[in-house]
Amino acid sequence: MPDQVEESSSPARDTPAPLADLATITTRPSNRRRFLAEASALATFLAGCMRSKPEHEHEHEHGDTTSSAAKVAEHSPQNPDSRTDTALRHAMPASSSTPSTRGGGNIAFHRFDPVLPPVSSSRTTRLHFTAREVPIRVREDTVVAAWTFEGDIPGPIVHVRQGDTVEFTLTNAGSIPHSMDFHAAQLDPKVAFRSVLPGQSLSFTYKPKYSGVFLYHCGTAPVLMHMGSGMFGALVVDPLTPLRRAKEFVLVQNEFYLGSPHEGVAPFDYVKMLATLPDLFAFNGRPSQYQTAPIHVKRGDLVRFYVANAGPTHPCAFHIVGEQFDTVYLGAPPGSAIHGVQTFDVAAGGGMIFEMQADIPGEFVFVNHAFGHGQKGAIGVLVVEE
Ligand SMILES: [Cu+2]
Repeated sequence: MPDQVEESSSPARDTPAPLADLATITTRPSNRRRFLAEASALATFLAGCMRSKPEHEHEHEHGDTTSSAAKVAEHSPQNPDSRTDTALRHAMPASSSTPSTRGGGNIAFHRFDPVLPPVSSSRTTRLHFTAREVPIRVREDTVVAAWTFEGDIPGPIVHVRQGDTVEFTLTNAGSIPHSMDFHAAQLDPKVAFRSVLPGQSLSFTYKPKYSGVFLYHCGTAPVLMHMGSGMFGALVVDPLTPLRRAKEFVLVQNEFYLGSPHEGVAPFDYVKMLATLPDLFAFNGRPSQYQTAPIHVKRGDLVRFYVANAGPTHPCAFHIVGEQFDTVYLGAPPGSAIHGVQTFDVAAGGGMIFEMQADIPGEFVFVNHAFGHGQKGAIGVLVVEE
């Protein structure tokens, strides 16, 4: 059956497109050039908007996101293009503060569990994610106005096999448009990854062609703002012949660009995202959380880290102090393996698999060895118990 897309609100324009047609569209160079040109123009346009407005006007926009979304719906009921629909037709807020992210002073901190969940025995995985704008405590002293999948940064870790069927539905419970872009999928982004208006849903189906660890993220324009505000996660695809048994962990690196807190909640700041000098970094959404509460394995374990980098901008020079990676899979495992590696960069928007044999007991710091970034929170501890 060909991969397909459905939207709950406008069935008339959602005739499923054959996969062959979608592949033709996505690989045509002229389309790619046009997309890049449009994206560049969009970024320039938005940067100009943000910089030309005094701060009090941004404050006004924050409180008006619901009505702005309503205006999008009014002028674009079919919402045809996730990369040009939202931002060009209403003023995008320069911060992530929305009505539902306010008043987060009592939100509790929780450690994000890095353990890879088991793969399902079914060859079909049904995912129904809800896009939510919520306050999240990312450090004891920091609550952020997050845009999320399923209410957390990152979104849920998904684990499937190469060639499985992924049936995905996104429901938007937020106040502005959101969308979903799976790097494990090969689909026409203008169809499958387009924006979903508040209160609406969109479904699509795909089969991951390659094994590996893949990012997923909101692709609504400007993507920088939506990814930078927390809308990302990781999907692990096992090869058909499973890799060796190991203790498996998923680490998703991201950057935090924060504005001044209001009522205890710090919004993500779009102008700071454009300047690309982050306040904080994290593995799995909380700076330094695995220093405070390390990851534990036993001597003799094979340890496998699936490292995905949500950026939105900087790479992750992944390294473990006092250890070496026996194997790094640059692409789809079990191919693309290199051996005896000290450090390897995971690009923003990329994912790689790192393996080490835990044959020495001790406390091993895993870190983004670009130390200005490790120091800001992309750091943790792996404890190898005797
Ligand atoms: Cu979004």
